[in-house]
Amino acid sequence: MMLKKTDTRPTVLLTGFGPFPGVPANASAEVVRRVVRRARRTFPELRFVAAVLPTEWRRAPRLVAALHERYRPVLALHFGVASETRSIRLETQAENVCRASPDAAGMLPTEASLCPDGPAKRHVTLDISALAEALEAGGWPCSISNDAGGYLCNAVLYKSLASADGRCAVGFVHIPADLSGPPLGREETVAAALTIIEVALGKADTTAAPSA
Ligand code: PCA
Repeated sequence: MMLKKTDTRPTVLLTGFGPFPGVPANASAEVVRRVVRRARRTFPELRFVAAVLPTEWRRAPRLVAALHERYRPVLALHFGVASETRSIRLETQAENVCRASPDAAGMLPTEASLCPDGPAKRHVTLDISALAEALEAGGWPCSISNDAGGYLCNAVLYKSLASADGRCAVGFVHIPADLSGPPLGREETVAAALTIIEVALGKADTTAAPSA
């Protein structure tokens, strides 16, 4: 029997979302698939795991917790669309609330909060200013938001931060629902996402350093 070699590289978890009411094709799923392909070539020293989360109250937070449990990533970066944004929107926090909006399965959240005993807010552990600076330097429109929206993106960020419990860097990026551009087409969004990964991992400094 062939023994499977264990992959000991640090893991980066990337997620997008599937469709939900009003968004029959979710651009974040395709962006994440493309980002993962590019990231595997750009950072061969890291293992990239990608998942497209169902936009469902019952399933998405549970799946995120399971992904943390299984892969113990060093970085978890989540992507979702926001129809009202025209920029790369970096979220700074998640709130312990559920907006009463139906999900992709037609279900409403069963509670008003995500976790009855949890803190009111959980804060993103990435250096948001550094990310915004890098995006601006790359010429990509970017914004910083302290309101992840109360729907599934907020829920996934909250759950991811809870699951990481400070052991792993966690971030959430909202992208425009329509990536037919300008200002942001799909390619620009993929390139911006790779920059976010690079900065989040502290790779910007590493690659800029002269090789020994
Ligand atoms: N956007 C939604 C959920 C899935 C997605 O892509 C949100 O902003 O909550």
